[in-house]
Amino acid sequence: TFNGSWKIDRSENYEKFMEQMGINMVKRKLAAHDNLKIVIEQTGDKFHIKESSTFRTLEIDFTLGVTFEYSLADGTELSGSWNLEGDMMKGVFTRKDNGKQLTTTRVIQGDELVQSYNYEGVDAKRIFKRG
Ligand code: MYR
Repeated sequence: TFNGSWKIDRSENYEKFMEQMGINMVKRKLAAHDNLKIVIEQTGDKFHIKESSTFRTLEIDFTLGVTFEYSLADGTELSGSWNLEGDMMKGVFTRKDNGKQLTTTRVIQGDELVQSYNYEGVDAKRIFKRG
């Protein structure tokens, strides 16, 4: 289960990923230490997410397979949906500004939540621990 409170522990290749996303250096430096925390509450196919970081606090509701809108901390708008494939959450989102796709997955590995990202050929991971 993804339910619970997750705090960022470490990231892999996130800097390169953000660069590919077109995020400038100053914002990348800040984002590298964003203290991201997500609280996930899943009820059936509905999710309620509380996201907090040094940038902002927001709450998101979505249903598996149903398209919703999500804005990144820098204002970039995405539209897409999450699906569950076995034990893995798979998200496919499209940037509204350029139509390009961002894909992401969430999986529990041991006592960690691993979120992977792909954008235009660049992969990154952010790894969370309960807390
Ligand atoms: C959620 O489930 O937490 C809300 C929806 C997330 C949508 C997609 C997440 C992509 C985040 C990419 C971050 C990249 C920053 C450059």
